[in-house]
Amino acid sequence: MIMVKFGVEFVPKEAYWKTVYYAIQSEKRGFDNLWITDHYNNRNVYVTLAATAMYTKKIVFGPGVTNPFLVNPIMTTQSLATLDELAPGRVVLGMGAGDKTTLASTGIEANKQLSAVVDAITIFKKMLEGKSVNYEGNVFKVSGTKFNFKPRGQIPVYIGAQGPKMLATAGKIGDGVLINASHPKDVDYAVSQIKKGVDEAGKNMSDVDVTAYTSFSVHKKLDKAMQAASPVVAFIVAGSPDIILERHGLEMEKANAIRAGLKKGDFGAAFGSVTPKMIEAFSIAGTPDICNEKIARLLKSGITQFVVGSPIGPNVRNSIDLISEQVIPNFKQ
Ligand code: F42
Repeated sequence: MIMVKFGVEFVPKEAYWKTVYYAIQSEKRGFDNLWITDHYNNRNVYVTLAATAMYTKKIVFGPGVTNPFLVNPIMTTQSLATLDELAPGRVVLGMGAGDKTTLASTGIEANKQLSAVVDAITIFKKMLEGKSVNYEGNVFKVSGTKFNFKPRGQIPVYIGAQGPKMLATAGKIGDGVLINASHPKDVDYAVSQIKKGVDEAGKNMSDVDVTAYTSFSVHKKLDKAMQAASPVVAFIVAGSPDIILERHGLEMEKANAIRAGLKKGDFGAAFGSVTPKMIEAFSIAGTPDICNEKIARLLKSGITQFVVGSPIGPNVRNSIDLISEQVIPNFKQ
């Protein structure tokens, strides 16, 4: 029997207690990992995670993902070290380059993203050793930086990565990689890049928790699952470079209609232009049987954690129950 960890991603866009409620339910229903996204325009990720820590017992959790531009790496390290006191051994860091669109509206300049991610992770690991840190990276420099408390120890680092260099870097320095993709073509490509970094570092693929961070939608009725996936897929299509759309043979005319619709705020036109082929490329959507088949295919790509991400389904609560009853048992002993 193949074993894979199941993770769930929540976007903290609603009042904190709702996300915490979903987190409690996810833990009860057999999920291993919980990821909370980090964007300035949603609820704060660390307040949400702190509340989650207090109400859960075993689920492993962390920001999925934060970035070194919105939050200084020292603050990230401080937040994670403190969370690790609240929930010893249950905390992981998810770090990435940061979402370009939301960062652009903060006025923060996000240059040299690859270097910034490497610097942030280096500072993170060094500060968790509890010693005084001197480090001169391409983007971040720290000198004589030390906590007045002793962190519990190292915390696993996952890197959210899409580009070839970030994927290879994630393989090289990460304990895990969060691949933002749902289709085997994209996941296979990502795994091949991760392997380059793993080889370069002299590690084994089994040293890295290769995670498919998917857009997921499950419902007993196929059309309901597809309908719930459409808005999320519209945003993915709009934000994807043409080269990715071409990789999946998607209709550029429809993709441009989605982009124009979203730009104008005409969501009806945008979501209405999403085609079944786009849903196929950018999400795992369908009945539990269909989802099971697609997860099984991603396992063949070499993933070791499967994350159900936004929208999860037409009704989050019901979909978590459905996943717990009709999906997870197929992949666990
Ligand atoms: N972003 C968020 O802001 N919040 C989230 O909650 C979030 C979750 C998330 C989960 C999984 C995941 O995979 C990604 C997630 N993201 C989230 C998005 C993430 O933050 C990134 O935006 C996304 O992964 C895209 O970044 P990327 O990994 O493709 O890296 C970009 C920067 C890129 O262009 N990479 C290139 C590559 O080949 O990988 C390398 C670019 C490069 O080499 N840059 C040089 C350098 O030194 O950095 C020079 C650049 C210069 O400016 O000079």
